[in-house]
Amino acid sequence: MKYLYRLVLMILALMMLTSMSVYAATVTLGGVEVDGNLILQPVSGKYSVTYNESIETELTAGQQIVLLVVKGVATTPSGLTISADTIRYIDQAVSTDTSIAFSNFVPSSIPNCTVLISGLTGVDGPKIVGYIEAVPVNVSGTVSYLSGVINRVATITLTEMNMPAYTPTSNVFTVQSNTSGQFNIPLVTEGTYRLVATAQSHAKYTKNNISIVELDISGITGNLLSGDIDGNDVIEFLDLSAILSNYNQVKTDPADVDGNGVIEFLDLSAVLSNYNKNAVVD
Ligand SMILES: [Ca+2]
Ligand SMILES: [Ca+2]
Repeated sequence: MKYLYRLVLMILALMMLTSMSVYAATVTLGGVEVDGNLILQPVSGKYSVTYNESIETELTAGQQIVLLVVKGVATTPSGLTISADTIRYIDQAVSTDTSIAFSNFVPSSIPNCTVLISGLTGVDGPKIVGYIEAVPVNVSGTVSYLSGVINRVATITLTEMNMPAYTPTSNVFTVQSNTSGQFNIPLVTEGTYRLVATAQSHAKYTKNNISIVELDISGITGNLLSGDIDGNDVIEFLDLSAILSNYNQVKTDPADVDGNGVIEFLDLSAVLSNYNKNAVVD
């Protein structure tokens, strides 16, 4: 019974520690919370880090220390995969009696990274000394809608998916395409995203799980099905009915699928060609 009591106390203490780490002063890096740790700020695209020993025996003058910049974010080195695929920078330098400095280094590419040093006396393995935030990237592509449609643009929304529960908000980016459906979204931060494209008289297009890590993404394509006049993302009787009830009329209306100002055969054809189809999700 006494043992059980101790166990419960230990679990409670652990839970308190866990919740404290959530509410302590923190920084957020690409959706990952890193308690009290340093994010290196670049100067003209170059990074520097100085580590001052935390105990007197970690460094002696002339000690060889290795710097590693590794893709990924973790609060302990064991949370990282350190391999040829993940290392973005590696260097070696000689310490003073109390500190080691690495100046003006540029990783080969810049996703969210963890910065570590290795070679401290009495420290088993590398030690985390900071983090580098991913450089935002460009996301671009082209969505297609009804061929020959006049002056139609799409609204493209990129929303971050699968955010950790403690993260208050997802990143959301919204742009308009040009009339050819081409779009470009600048300054997108690292994460996994859902893209949704909408346009008048068309069923929306959705693409899930777009992983944005460290490089620009181009060439995204998607098809918005024509003929969804009521905007419920399925082309069916209500859409057909909207065409027929406005047939041969000159008016500005979503029933004018191709945007030529008249509701006529081309609009009817746009509905019939996708009849009973649902909005595309990739
Ligand atoms: Ca519809
Ligand atoms: Ca028309």
